[in-house]
Amino acid sequence: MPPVAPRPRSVPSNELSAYADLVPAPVGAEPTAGVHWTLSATTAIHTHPAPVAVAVAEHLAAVLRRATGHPLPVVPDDGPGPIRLHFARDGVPEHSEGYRLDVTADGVTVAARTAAGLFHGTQTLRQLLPAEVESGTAGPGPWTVPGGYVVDRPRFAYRGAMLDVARHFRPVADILRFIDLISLYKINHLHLHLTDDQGWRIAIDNWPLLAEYGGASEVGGGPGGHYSKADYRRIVEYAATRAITVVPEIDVPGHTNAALAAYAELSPDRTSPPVYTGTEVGFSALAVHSETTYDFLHDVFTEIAALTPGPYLHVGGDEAFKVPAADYATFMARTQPLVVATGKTVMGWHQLADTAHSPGRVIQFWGTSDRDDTVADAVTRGARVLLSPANRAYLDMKYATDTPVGHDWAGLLEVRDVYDWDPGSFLAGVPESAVLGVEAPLWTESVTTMAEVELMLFPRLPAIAELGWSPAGTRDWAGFARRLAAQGPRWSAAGITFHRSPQISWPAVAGAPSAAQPPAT
Ligand code: TNX
Repeated sequence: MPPVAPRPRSVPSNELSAYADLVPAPVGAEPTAGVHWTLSATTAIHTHPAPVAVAVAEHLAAVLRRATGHPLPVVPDDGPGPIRLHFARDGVPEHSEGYRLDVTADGVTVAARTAAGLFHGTQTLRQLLPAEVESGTAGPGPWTVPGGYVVDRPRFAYRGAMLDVARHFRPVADILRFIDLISLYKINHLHLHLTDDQGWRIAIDNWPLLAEYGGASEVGGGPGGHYSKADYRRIVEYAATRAITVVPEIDVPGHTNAALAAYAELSPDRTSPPVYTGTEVGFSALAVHSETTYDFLHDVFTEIAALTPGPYLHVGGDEAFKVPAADYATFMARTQPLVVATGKTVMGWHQLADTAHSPGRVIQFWGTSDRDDTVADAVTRGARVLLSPANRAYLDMKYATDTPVGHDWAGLLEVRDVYDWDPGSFLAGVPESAVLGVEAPLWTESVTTMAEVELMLFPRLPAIAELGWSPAGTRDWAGFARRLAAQGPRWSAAGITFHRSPQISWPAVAGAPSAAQPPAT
C-alpha cells in the first residue's frame, strides 16, 4: 500500500479549487489529489542564491509572519526546506518572469530563472493558502496548502498600472501600498504621472521652483506636495523588491501649467500663469520655439533618468491643444532625442504617433475606438504599442452612475467591460507582436483618498493584469468571474476597499467583523 498523506480534520476551503481559482490564470496548474502540506511554527524558508532570492524570501516571510504569527526564518541555503525558493532552469518556463511551483507533502518549492520569477511564484503561493493569509493580524490557521503544481509565464512583457499623483498628490507610504496591491496580480510596471497643470511632483535640482512652488497645489486647492529625490529612490527600490519597474512621466508640451507658474521663461508669453486647481485640460503649453525650453527638458530628463533604473521615460504629449500640429511635430522631433541621449527609451501617449520615430519607442494608446491609422503607421516605422483604451482600461471611469468618484466620458466600465477584449487583436493594423502590453491608468481629478484609489482598482485591476499575463486561450468571462469571486475574501482579509460588482457572485464574508467588510458601492 502506498503511504497515504495525513488529512487535516476539516478540509480547508481553499483545497478543492485553489489551483483552478488563480488570478491571473496560469499557463498550467494541477492539484494532486489527497496531498497537502501545512505551514507551522517550525517552517523555515530556504533560499538561494543570496542576496537576490533572499529579498524575495524576506517579503514572503513578512506576509506570512503577519497572518500566522510564526517566526518563518529565512535560511540562505540551497538545501531542501519546507519552503524552498531557488534559481533553476529544469522544468522552468524559458522566460525571465516564469516560474514553477510544486507543493508536495514535504513542502513548497518555487523555482525560477530570476528574482522576478521567484517573486511571481510567491504571489501565486499566497493565493494557494487560505484567504486569511492576507490578514494583518495573526490567526489560528490551519495554514494548509493543497498539493499540486503550477508552471507559469506571462503573455506580454509589460503589465502596468498608472497613478496620477499630479491632480491629487499621494504621500510615499500610499505609493508603497499601491505597489503592494498591484504586485499581487503580477503587474510589473508602475507608471507615475508626475507632472500636470495642477502640480509638479518631483524635485529637480537645476529648477528647484518646479517642485517647491509648482508642487504646492492640487485639484480643489489642497496643499499638494512633491517627492524629494530620496523619496523617489525609495519608491523605485521598493518597487524593485516587488519585481516592478517605475516609469516616470513628465507630460509635455501641454499639461504644464504648474511648470509655467514656477518659471515664466518656459511660457510662450514669458508670463507666469496663476497656479491652477481646476480640472480642465489642454489650455497650457511650453514655449516650443524657445531654446530655454529645451535646456529645461534636457535638465529634467537627465535628472529623472539618473534616478530611474528602468528603460522607459514617458514624455506625455497628450492634449496639447494650444500647440499647432506643425509646432508639435517640431517639438517632439527635438524632445525625443533628449530622452534617447539619457539612455532611455521614449514612451508617450498616442498623440506622439505621427511625429518622428525614435528607436524602440512605445506609443500608449488611450483612444476609444479599435482603429487608429497613425498608430498603425507608427508600428510600421518600428514603434511598439502599450494598450490603455479608455473604454476598456481607464480605471478613473465610474462602474455605474452611482459610483461616488470618477468620470464617464469613455463610458461606465464594469469589470466585464474591462476583461472582455483581446489586447493581441484589439487595434486594426497592430499585430500582437507589436503589442508591448497593457496598462490601467488611474487619473485622480476626483479621487482624493487611498480608499477611493482602491475602490477604482478592485476588481478591475486584476482583470487588466490577467489580460496582460494569462495565455489568450484562458480568456473566458464565466471562468474569470468565478475566479475573481474567490479573490473577494482575500481583499476583505487585507482591508482592501473594493467595488462589490453585481456581475460577480461574491462569497459571503462569514464571521468577518463588520468594520473589515468592504463598503457596498
Ligand atoms: C484624458 S488620457 C487625459 C487626462 C485626464 C483623463 C481623465 C490622457 C492622456 N489625458 O489628462 O486626466 O482624460 O479621464
